[in-house]
Amino acid sequence: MSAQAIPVPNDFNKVLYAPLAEVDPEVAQIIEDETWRQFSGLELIASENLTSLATMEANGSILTNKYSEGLPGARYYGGNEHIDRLENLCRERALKAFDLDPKVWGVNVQPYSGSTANFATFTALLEPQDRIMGLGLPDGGHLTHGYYTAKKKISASSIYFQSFPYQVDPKTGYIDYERLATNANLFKPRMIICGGSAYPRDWDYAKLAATAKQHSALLMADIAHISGLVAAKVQNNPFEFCDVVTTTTHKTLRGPRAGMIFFRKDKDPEAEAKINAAVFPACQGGPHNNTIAGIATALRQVSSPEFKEYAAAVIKNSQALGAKLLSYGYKLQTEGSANHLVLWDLRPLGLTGSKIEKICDLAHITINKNAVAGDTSAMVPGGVRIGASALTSRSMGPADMEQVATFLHRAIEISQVLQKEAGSKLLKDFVAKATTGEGEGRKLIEQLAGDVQAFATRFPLPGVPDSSKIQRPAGH
Ligand code: DSN
Repeated sequence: MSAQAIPVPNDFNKVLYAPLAEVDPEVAQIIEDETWRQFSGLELIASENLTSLATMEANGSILTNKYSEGLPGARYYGGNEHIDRLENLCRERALKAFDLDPKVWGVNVQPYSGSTANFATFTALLEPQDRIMGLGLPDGGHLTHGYYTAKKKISASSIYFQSFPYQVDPKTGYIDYERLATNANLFKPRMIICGGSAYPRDWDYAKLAATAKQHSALLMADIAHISGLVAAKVQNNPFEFCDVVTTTTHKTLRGPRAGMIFFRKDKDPEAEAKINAAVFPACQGGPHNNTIAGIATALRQVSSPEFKEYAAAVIKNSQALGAKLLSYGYKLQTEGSANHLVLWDLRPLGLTGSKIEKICDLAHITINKNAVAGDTSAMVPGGVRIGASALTSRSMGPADMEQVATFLHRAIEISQVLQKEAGSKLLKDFVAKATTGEGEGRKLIEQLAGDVQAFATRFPLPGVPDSSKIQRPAGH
C-alpha cells in the first residue's frame, strides 16, 4: 500500500502537535527546574522514589485519551480492546510480582492512589460505622487508617467508621502487639489494619492475624511503603496472613503514582465482586489507563533479578545511614532500621522536625518532619523521617549513604548555630536567620548547599537517559 499524504492540521488544531516547550514555556520551565532540583539535590523522602524512563513514557502516552469504566470484557464504553489487553497484562504482572496464585488472589489495578485504594477496600468489606484498628498517625501510621483528633474526625476512615488506633511502645518504638490485643478484646474490631508511613521495622503479621482471628476480624495490610521490599522478599510476607492487601505503586515499587488492591478469593467468594464494585462505581470513575500502563511497565521490572538486588540495597543503605547517624550519638526510633527508612528523634537535641526540614531544604536535602513516639503535639513533630529508596535508585551505596549522614550531621550543627543566633526557639526567628541572616549559620548553609550539589550531581537521575546533559537553569 502506498503511503498517503496526511493533510496538515488546520490553524486552531496546530497546538495539538507542537512540543511542550513551544506551546507552554511556563510549564516546560517548571519541569526543567524540577529536573534540576531532583538531580542536584538529595531526595530522602521515605515515600518517594525515582521511576524509570519506560514507566514515564507509558504514563505520558496516548492511553490517557481513553475512557474504560468497568473491567476487561465488561466496559461501559466501546473501543477498549487494547485497554482490556493492557489491564489484563497489568493484573497478571501484579500477581506475578508478588508470587501470588491467581486461583487464590485477585487484584484491582484501577485505584488512583493509596488513599482511594484504602477507602474502596473499606467500602467493599465493611459496613458504615464498623470498627477498625490501625496504627495511630503519631505512631507512624497513615491518615487513612482511621485518624482523628480530640477536636475533629480528620480522615474519611474515621468519619464513616469507628476507629481505635493502636500504638508503638514509647520506650522502644516497636509496635506494642500485646496492648493491641488487649484493646482489641475491648473494642472488638471488624478489621485490623497493618502498615504505616513512618515505621522503621518489619511487621509481625502472624501475631496480628492471631488477634484478628480471635475476633473474626478481617486483616488488611497497607504495604504502600514497603511493597517493593515485599515483592523482592526482603520483608515478611503479608499475603500469608491477610485477607486484603493494598499498596501504592510509586514508593519502593518504583512505578507511577497510583494504587492497587489485592484480595483473597478463596476465603470469601464475593471478595472479588465487592472490591471491584467498590473501586468502580462506588469510589471512582474511569481508570487512568496511561497510569495502568506505567504500573504494568514498573511491575515487569519488579519481577527482574535486578529489582531484588535493588530492594536488598535499599535496606542496606537505610541501615548504613542509620548506623552513621547513631555513630554521631543521635537517637533513632527503634535504634535503627529494618526497611527503607529511619525515624530520627531530634528532641534530645532541643530541635524540632520543622527546623531540620527547613535547613535541609535550603541545603538541597529533601526530608520531612515527622512525629516520633511520645510526641505530645502533632503540630510540632519532634523528628524527621528519612528514606533510602530514591538515592538507591540513583546507584548510591552504603559509603555514599554515610556521606549523606555526614551532610545531615552538618545540618544539625548549623541548626544549633542558628538557634543561638536567633536568640529564641521560635521557628519564625530561626527561619529568618537561616534565610536572610548574615551570620555564621547562613554562611554554613551556603557551604553545605554547595557541597551537597557537588556530591549529588555525580550520580545519574533515573528517567533521564544522559544526566550529564541536565542543565542548571538560570537563577539556580
Ligand atoms: N503521604 C505518604 C507518605 O509520605 O508516607 C503516604 O501516603
